[in-house]
Amino acid sequence: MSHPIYEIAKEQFAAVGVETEAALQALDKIPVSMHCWQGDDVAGFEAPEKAGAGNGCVATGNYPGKATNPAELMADLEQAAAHIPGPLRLNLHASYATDGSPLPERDELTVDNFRSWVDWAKAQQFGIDFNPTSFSHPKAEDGFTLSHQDAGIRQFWIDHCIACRKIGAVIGEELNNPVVNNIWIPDGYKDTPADRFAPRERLKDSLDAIFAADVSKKWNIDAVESKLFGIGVESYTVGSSEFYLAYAATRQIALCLDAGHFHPTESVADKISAALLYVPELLLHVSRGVRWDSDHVITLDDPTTAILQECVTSGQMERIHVGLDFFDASINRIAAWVIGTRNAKKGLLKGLLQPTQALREVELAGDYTSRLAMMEDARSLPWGAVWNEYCERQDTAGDNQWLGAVKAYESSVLSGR
Ligand code: RNT
Ligand code: ZN
Repeated sequence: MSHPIYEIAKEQFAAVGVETEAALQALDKIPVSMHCWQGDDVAGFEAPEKAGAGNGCVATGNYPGKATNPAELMADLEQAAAHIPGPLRLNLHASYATDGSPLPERDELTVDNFRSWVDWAKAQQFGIDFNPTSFSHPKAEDGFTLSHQDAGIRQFWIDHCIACRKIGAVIGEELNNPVVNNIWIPDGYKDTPADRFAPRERLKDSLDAIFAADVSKKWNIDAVESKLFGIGVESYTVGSSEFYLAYAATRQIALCLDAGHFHPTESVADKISAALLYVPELLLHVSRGVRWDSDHVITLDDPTTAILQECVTSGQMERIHVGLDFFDASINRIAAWVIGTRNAKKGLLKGLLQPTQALREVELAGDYTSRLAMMEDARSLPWGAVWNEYCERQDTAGDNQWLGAVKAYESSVLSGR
């Protein structure tokens, strides 16, 4: 039996031509890829001298209770997932290799080093996504990896990326669920470079060498992620937006749009339709920059909601992979996952509940008055009732119902770490 509040909401949406049941069915088919790195401030499980922030990934805060080993991270992910309705994927970084002692160097990693994660994902019925880790490593210390002037260092990172693509293909086939494999590198200069061309040329050649390796396109979907700037890399980022848009388009691989990697006045939502005319697929790193690429937990603010809405209203959802990329070490990390991932799903639901058809009709008729009026009135339609109904049907806590359990886990488990 549906909740009476939902039944009223359903009628209100029907009055503007939106079927809430269809929206809920569609939402249930869109997985959100939850990033493992929110659970331990991007530390990973390698030797301590490599662990921790570095080269552009900076988690700030020292809230107690972070995961320090695979068992803790898996348990924490399970806690978070219990409060998130609908399908999830696990987004793994290569630095979270679990199996093998000692672990091989990054250029020699194989799927055997991720066996525990694969088994865990199977048990959770999660797909897996993957990322080479080209930072927090002695060979990335001077801030350059795939575009390094030293051919030996470039080769190390090329080999690491190839190893990761092979791991992705094996995992994808094993789970019968393709892995999105995303390359992001920190390369760039703090101050004005004397040569902007050569590092980009080297990056292009390195990427070509990585993608020349024969890896199943069916089970491993390659993506590349651009960036505007990072702390310590303020003046020049080798893998800029133009660089990767052109690269992904000419190589027909997926482009990753991280919401924090553009100037704050740019609309990332607006880039989706433009890019999808030229690249086969998109990966989103849904994040929230506060003044800069700060990786705050995503809220349902206007820019974030617009990205998620555009995924579905564009009609291109099948070519878009929704991944999350935030890391806040100043609040309970499980709550951070729950808040951010629920918000990603809420944003998608809000898109599915837009009266898109009716809006397009008035737009084509040139009736922009109606378009604005209908869009604004749609904001106050009772989408929250539809969301809570979804949670209930998924046997997941509705809004204002889940925090107690997260706090209890904090007292019973996290505070003992
Ligand atoms: C860094 C990129 C990258 C990382 C993760 C950990 O600016 O956004 O995606 O955040 O790979
Ligand atoms: Zn990112």
